Amino acid sequence: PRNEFKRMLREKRLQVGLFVALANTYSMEILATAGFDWLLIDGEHAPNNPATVLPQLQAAAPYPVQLVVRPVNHDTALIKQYLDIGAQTLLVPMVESVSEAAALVRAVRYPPQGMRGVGTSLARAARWNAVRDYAKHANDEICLIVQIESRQGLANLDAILMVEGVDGIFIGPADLAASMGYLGQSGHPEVKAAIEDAVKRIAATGKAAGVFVSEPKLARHYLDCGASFIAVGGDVTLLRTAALKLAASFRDP
Ligand code: 3PY
Repeated sequence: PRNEFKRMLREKRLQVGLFVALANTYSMEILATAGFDWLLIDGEHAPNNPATVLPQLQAAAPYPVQLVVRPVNHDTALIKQYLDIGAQTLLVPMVESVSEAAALVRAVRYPPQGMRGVGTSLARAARWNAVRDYAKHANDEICLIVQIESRQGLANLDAILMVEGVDGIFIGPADLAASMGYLGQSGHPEVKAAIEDAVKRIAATGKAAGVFVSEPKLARHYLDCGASFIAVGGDVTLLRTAALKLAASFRDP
């Protein structure tokens, strides 16, 4: 069971993604065929938990799209549940220190490299084929991305980049802007400069750099700075924008 997303990140092949917050299998299936390389099932800012993430992973499984799960926090027990239902790639929010990053690496790995508990659940039994095969490959195939989205996280970026087992770093502009005193202004020049600097530092170490960026020109800029995976929007905004536009176009034809 190879993790294609991990391989793409390692090879720095551009991965264009979408945040999925609707917590719904029907829209997940529609989005799985929309042409994105990866979809983030958001358990941080959306009404998701292992019981709602599981059917979304199942809904998208037949399609050639990579699924990334974002847990609400760093809880080892919750991370274990997401891995056990078959999540291969986790993007963990608000990582600010080496000790937090190292703890996350341990949480996603079986002993002796980590402390992930061993269960005989779905990930091992079904989607990853043979149980023995899963146990043998899981430590190598699970992909861990940590999210840096605060002043503190940026201050510790170079040290976090040295943590073995972190596959990539994703910058969250909205939280970063808030942390820098610019709530709601992720396009503020100081925030953009901080993101650009972070992306360059990440890329210089050979790790994958990612960022949430919904403007094509700015995305091009971050890619030129060395980013290789981007999230370009979210399902809630897409639906709302299209609905507002459609309704308005018939009110005032
Ligand atoms: C942020 O911008 O803070 C994110 O987490 C990604 O949207």
